[in-house]
Amino acid sequence: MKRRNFITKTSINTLAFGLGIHSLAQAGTAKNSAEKLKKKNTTATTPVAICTWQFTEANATAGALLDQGIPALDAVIKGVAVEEENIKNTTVGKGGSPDREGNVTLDACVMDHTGNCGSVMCVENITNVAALAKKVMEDTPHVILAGKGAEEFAVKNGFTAENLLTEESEKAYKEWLKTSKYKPIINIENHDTIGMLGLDKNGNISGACTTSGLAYKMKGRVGDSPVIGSGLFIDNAIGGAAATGMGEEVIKTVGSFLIVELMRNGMSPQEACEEAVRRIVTTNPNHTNFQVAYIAINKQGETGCYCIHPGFKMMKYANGKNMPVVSGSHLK
Ligand code: SD4
Repeated sequence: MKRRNFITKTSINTLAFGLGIHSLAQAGTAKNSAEKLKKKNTTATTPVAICTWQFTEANATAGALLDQGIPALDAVIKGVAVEEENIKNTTVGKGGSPDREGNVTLDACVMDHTGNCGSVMCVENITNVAALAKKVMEDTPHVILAGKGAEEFAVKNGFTAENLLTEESEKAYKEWLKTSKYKPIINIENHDTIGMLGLDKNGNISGACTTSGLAYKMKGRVGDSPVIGSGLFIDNAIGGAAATGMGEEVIKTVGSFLIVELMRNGMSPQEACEEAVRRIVTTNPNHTNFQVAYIAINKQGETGCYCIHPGFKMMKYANGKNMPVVSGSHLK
C-alpha cells in the first residue's frame, strides 16, 4: 500500500473508532437529511407541464409557452383551451356530453402560485371556462360564480355565447335517452377531464381543471373539477395536484388538497398520489365500479400519477419533450 493511501485509510479507521460506528451512522443520516432538506428547498426552473389523459397537443401547447417564459397560469389556461375548443372531445368544453335533460354544462377552476383561485360551475354556452375562472379570480371579489350568473359575467366580459351541443353529442344523447341508464363509464374513450399543472421558469406552479362533467348527469350536478382542493390544488411552496374521474369520490376525500399536504409532510408526488387513491379504495368497496386518477408535481419538478383502474395516462412535458406516462393502478 502506498504511504498516502495508508495514511488516509488509517485516518479514516481512527476516525471511525473515535466517533464509534453509531456516530458514523448518525453522521450519515444527518448528511442524508441535509441533502433531503437541500433538495426540498430547491426550486426547479426548468419548465414542466403535466396533464391528465393523453391530451398531447394541449400539454405541448402549455410546455412550449412555459419554455418561452410565459407564467404558469397563462400557459395552463392556453393548454386546456385546446381541449375546450376540440369539438371531438365529448368530456371537455364545446362538444361535451350534455346532462340528462340535454344541456351542456361546464365546470372549471384555476389556482395560481400566490394561492389565488377562481371557479365557475354549471355554466352553459361558454367554451373557455378555465379562462372564465381566471376572470372571476381577477375581476370579482368572489372565488366562485355559478350558472346564469357566471354566463352573464362571461358575456359582459367579452366571452362569446354559443351552443355547446354539437350534432354528434346530440345524436349520442338521443341514443342514450332510449334506455336512460345512468352508468358512468370507466376511462371514457380514454380522454376525460383535463387537469393541467405547470411549473414555469420562475419556479412558480399554477394549475387549471376543466370539464363537461359526467355524461348524462342530473341537471345542476357539479363535480370535483371546479372545487378548489378536490379537482385542483396548488401550494407554491410545495407543489400541485389535479384529479379526474368520479368527482363525487374525489370531493369526499378532498383529493388534490390531500396530495399537496402529503407532499408537505415529505412524500414524493408519486407516493402522495398513491396514498390519495388508497384513501378512496380502503373506505369504498364500490371502487371497482368507478375510476379516479391523480397527477401531481412538486417544487423540484418531480411528478407522479396514480389511479384505481388501469388505463389512465398523463402527459408530461419537460426539457422540450412531450411524452405520455402510463400510470400505475390500484387494480391490476
Ligand atoms: C366530474 N371529474 O365531473 C369530473 C369528470 C371526470 O370522469 O373526470 N369524469 O366528476
